[in-house]
Amino acid sequence: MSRLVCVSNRISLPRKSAAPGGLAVGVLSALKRTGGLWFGWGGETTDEPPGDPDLHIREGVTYATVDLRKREFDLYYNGYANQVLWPLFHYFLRGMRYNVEERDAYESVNRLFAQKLLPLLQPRDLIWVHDYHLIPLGRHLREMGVSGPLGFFLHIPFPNIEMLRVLPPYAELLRDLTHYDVVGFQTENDLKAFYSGIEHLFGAEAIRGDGRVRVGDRTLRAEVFPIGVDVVTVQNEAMEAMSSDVVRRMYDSLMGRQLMVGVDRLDYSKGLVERFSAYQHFLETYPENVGRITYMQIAPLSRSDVKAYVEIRQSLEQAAGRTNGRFADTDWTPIRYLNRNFPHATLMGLLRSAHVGIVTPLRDGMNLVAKEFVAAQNPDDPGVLILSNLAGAARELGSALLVNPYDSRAVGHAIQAALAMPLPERRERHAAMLQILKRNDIAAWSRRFIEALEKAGGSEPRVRAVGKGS
Ligand code: ADQ
Repeated sequence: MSRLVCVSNRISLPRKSAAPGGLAVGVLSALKRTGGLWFGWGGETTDEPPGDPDLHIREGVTYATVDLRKREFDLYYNGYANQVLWPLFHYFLRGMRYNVEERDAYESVNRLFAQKLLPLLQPRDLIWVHDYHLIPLGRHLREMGVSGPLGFFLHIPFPNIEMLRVLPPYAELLRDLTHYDVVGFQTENDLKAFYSGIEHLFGAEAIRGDGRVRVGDRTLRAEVFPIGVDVVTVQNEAMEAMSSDVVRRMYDSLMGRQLMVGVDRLDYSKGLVERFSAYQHFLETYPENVGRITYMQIAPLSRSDVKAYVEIRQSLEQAAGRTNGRFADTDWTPIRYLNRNFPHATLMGLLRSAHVGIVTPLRDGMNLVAKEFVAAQNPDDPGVLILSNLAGAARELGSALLVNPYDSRAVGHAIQAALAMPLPERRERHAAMLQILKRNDIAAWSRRFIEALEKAGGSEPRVRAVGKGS
């Protein structure tokens, strides 16, 4: 059997506290199932040229971490990945800027990743590259002689060509994707957007009847692989966490009030400012709820070195302060706003305690919290999910209360509808969503991707020659 090699920008080593994120959840679950190697940046920056990767083996998974030079990391990660590609791919042109120095650093970190990964590769490896930080990695590996199956999965949305064209090297980005054998997206929309780019650059004839893409002598399979959650684990974690100290204390502190919960990395794409404003509309429009509902927003800090993230943090502190200042009473705070991480199980218990889960990103590749919320509920008395129709998860979770996250009034009305929803309707909506989550759980997601990658590989040795790269 081939070995699975996952590559991502950041690795989260077990027991080291790493920022939570959907990508880490997905990669780890794939590797724990199959064993294999996870290669990526270990979280340290240095002033010296990076040495050989550090290797750690835990529960059948080998973790190989590289260091990056501080300046290069800033330009590649805080700069190109998170101030060019992230805003552009999420359709936030206002947050995007471009400079060649950052683009060069992006290129050289990708080359470095390929150079450091190459000596660790074995002939029959299946290589699965994750996310927008590493789009050129496939090309570098090919140039260094890797000929076997190379897959790429994009965790975030892919922009339509009219948006992508804003990026000066958009053609290189599209060409880089053609070096993979399998390119995976979260939704049909993302796949169609990718085809729009391929058609623009290579002509409609590059897209074959079966959906494959043919460019030069390469054929790639582009497909939709919506990421899922580990439903059984989430259910068990949530049930067990209900008797934990943290969840019990939180529950007791509600004093019988209804609870609405939001859990998001602190990121402008998650629509938190708009959500706070929707909650304020809700309290204004339905004053009978004042003092009777608590909204808990958990938002761990992320990418704090990027200016837009400092700004969004300030805006949220102000918005929460405004609403609390205006509506709070001596024994009630309308918004509990927490910038911290929790163990995953505790988080699932908090989700299960909620009458309403609110997930209203302005744009999101998938959004695992929406799926975790559904999986964590008690099926006999489930909470209601309010979900942005601009999140990838809305394609599967059509039984949620779907909202446009920019329409604060409509979101306010949805909160009221969720709180008032009768039990039979809550059960019916929840059962429909749970069924979909079980069918396409996280194991099915990684299995489908790996199968596609296996099919893409022939019987020839996977590493043709070990080169040094340029
Ligand atoms: P993210 O933008 O990080 O992921 P999301 O899909 O919601 O967003 O995943 C976040 C994960 O981190 C969830 O599993 C959640 O439980 C966990 N988490 C969040 N806050 C936490 C906290 N305070 N403590 C502990 N854990 C916390 C990216 C894309 C998404 C895509 C995923 C997976 O942006 O669109 O769904 O990758 O592909």
